[in-house]
Amino acid sequence: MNQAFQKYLLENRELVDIALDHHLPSAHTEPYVLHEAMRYSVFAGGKRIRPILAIASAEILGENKSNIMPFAVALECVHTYSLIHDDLPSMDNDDMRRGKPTSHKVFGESTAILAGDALLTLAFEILSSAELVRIFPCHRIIAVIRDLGNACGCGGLIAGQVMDMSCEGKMVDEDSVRKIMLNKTAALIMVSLTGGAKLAGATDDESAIFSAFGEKLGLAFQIRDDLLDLEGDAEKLGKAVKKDRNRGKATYPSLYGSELARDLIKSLLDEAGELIGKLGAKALTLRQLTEYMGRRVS
Ligand code: GRG
Repeated sequence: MNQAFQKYLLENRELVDIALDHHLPSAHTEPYVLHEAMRYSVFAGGKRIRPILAIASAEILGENKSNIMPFAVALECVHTYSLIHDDLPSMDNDDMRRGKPTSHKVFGESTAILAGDALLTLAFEILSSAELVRIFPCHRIIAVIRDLGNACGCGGLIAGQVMDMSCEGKMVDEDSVRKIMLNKTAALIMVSLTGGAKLAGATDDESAIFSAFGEKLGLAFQIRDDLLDLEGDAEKLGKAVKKDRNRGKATYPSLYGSELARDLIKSLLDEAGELIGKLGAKALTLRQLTEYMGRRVS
């Protein structure tokens, strides 16, 4: 990976972590166990991809990084909530996440559910806070809150999760697998990009480019995740591998095999690169992120 880009990722991860620490309730305030559980999962690691996508799209449109941090934090809260709930015994029943025991293993199932609920709710509290209203016009904030609500509800994550579970162990076609990936994964990646852009005052044409780019990137990201589950290293990934095959999950590699899955990642990322190329040289960080996401090993 290019050194300047590596530095960009590291610096932004650090800034996102500082902002998360600022926005999350202290573990020293009551109810202690809830706040401890929220912090445990958020600070268990994580690449902070979605916050970085939001920062990059906003910066491309000339926005100041610090202004976009509350939105970046909200995205990581939503993402972490989805991981906590996805790992629950009633869902994927996973023991390890981000290299650590899952929330329900440490805090018990009811606290894990509530920590996830609290993170989801906190995201919307942050987005509607006076801090953001002082920075951006209200109509932009409302548009982003609406898009995020849609992406994490029945127009995105939750729809994807329901489809994913109902397809387990069944023969599924390519269209169903694509719908699962679009909802479960691409929706949050798309809103990370369009949300950063819309807060920064994107035109409709610019938002459409970020959205189309996010769709390709999100699909490639999920197929890479499925390949890593099949062929990756549990230690690097910080979670168990080969779970999808054991559970009969509907994934692109399970339908067509690893080689075709790799070909599809490449063509999706090529298409993503072409789309973001329309924004010119200023979109360099997103072109580099595209390459990084195609090759990631964790
Ligand atoms: C709302 C219960 C519920 C679930 C929604 C998002 C989701 C569906 C489930 C989470 C598990 C999963 C396989 C999601 C797909 C997206 C994905 C590849 C998540 C992992 O994201 P990374 O690699 O994780 O960015 P880190 O730990 O780096 O943040």
